[in-house]
Amino acid sequence: MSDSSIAEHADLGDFKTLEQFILETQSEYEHSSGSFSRLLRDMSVAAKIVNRDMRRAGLLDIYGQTGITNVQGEVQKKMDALAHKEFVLALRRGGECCLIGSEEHAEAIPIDASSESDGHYIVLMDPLDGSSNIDVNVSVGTIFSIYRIPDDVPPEEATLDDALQPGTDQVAAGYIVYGSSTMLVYTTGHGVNGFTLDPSIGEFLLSHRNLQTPDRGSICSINSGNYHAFDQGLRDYLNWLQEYDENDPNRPAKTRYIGSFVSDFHRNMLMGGIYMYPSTQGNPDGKLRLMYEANPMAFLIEQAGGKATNGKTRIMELEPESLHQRTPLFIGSPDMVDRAHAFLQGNAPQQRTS
Ligand code: FBP
Repeated sequence: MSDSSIAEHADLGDFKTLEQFILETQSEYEHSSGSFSRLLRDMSVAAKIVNRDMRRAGLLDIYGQTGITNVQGEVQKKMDALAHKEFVLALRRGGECCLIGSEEHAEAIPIDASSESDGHYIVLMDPLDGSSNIDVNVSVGTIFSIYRIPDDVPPEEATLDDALQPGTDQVAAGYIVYGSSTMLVYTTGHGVNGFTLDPSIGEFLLSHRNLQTPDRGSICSINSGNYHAFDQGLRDYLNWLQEYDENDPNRPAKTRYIGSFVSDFHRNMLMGGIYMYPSTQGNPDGKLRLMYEANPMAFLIEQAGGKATNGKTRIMELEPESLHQRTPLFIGSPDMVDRAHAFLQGNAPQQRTS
């Protein structure tokens, strides 16, 4: 983040709330009827509730597991269930959403007629990303992707097929990171902006305007514990990243892997870096879910000048087949994703520093 934008907002009074910012930028948005700003307001309300409980998790009975195995085959954490419930409740209450897809629910969740929803938005979400870190007080997040059903489709007739559209059809995407501070970062296709929650006034305030990721960085985020299950091309790329080169200030790269995609992505977007969850022999499709992890982050990183692929194809152009399908993911600074690609295709200029 440039010093000028920090200095620009030194005077607290100058901080815009999320709602003020949305209303100001609403004209940029095709369907600017206020319904999108209300939808994002609903998401931010749920985020504040989850944040409140997250900050006191050790004092509440929300650590541990629910004992339920979710559609991913993972034993659901209590915080996964809590976050899922809060976002579904807020979206139902708000009435701007007609269908929800969640990592914690096998089928798409229709907004029942009783909620008088005339909303035309579909929200796909990972209510709590980084589940393995919840009970150990390491930062986690929420990821969301927003689609819009055609105006001539009555909300009550919205189906999952209306959501199974390529990432390029997203109208908005974002995440909330519950870290040293809580931030909401989103895009509607007009740049990426970040808002920090000021708990003293309970408002998300604009703190990171028009985020851009550096073309290159020195951070590599990957679970190197799977190194022996990686393709040779990827191993070559990781070895190349670890080589010392006096002409290349970004090598050897630093390995930073929190195990929460949101947190690794956020850091890398700000500082420059690449996050990779590749296919492995055991997981030919990788681990991350296309519709509510890869697609929304791909939309964000592209808006911030970065790139996201599955190792072959741009993530945003993948034709989805199911709500919970997985995809290999290479995402981050453009030059680093291009270089990873070249190694994966076996035609990398190993010797030339980029
Ligand atoms: P969920 O926690 O939502 O299931 O997300 C997947 C995830 O936890 C990512 O946040 C993280 O980057 C990755 O899986 C960690 O996986 P692994 O432990 O296999 O490296």
